[in-house]
Amino acid sequence: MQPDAVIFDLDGVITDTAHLHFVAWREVAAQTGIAIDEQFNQQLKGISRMGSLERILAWGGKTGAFSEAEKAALAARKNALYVESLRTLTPQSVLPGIASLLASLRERGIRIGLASVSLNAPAILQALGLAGEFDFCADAARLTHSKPDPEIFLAACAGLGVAPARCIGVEDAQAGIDAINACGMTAVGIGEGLCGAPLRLDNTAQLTWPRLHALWNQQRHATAR
Ligand code: B16
Ligand code: MG
Repeated sequence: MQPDAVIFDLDGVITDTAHLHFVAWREVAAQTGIAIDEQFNQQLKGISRMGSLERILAWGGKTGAFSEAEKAALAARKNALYVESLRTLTPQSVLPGIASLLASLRERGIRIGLASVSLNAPAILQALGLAGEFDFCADAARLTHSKPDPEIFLAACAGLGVAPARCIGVEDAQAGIDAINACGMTAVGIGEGLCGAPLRLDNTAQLTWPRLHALWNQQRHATAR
């Protein structure tokens, strides 16, 4: 028994762009008189660009201090800095274990999808040399609801032509795990402090096909009982 598809988050699962997001947000936040640190940045994992800006403004006690046009300008400034920093990405930036897992899934005919809320996901996959490895990438620009809403994972399942109940989703953010669970997929969490995933691993080096296969069979067995 095997899943029909595995759907991956990007930042924190395929590559680690969290630090690049942080450096860009730190600069823009500082320009508005708000200081953020790496610990605060944890709260921005898997959160959309405008959602991240709102959290930063709330953290600095500046909710409502900027007009919609000013907020759009701040987000655009952050994105320009972030896109510039993406030049540092190479195929060596793919997290450990991911390339061999993608090859194992491909060998077994398991479909591979992407569910990232980043509008920069296509450029990132290109820089990592992985653009051809995904059967379907959900388009973040078409989203009306960000994670933890299941919309992006449902869009990925629809694009792959698979039923959510026949898929595994891999995420490093709590909002992402909640989104996976909300659409009836089987969740795998990467990193500390995540709840609600039947399998949680410390890092992607542990994310192997034998582990996913064992999880799948264990879940089917549990539902059959
Ligand atoms: P962008 P994921 C998310 O990627 C990041 O975790 C989050 O920090 C970022 O704000 C969001 O993408 C939007 O990114 O500004 O490039 O559109 O984890 O969903 O792959
Ligand atoms: Mg992520």
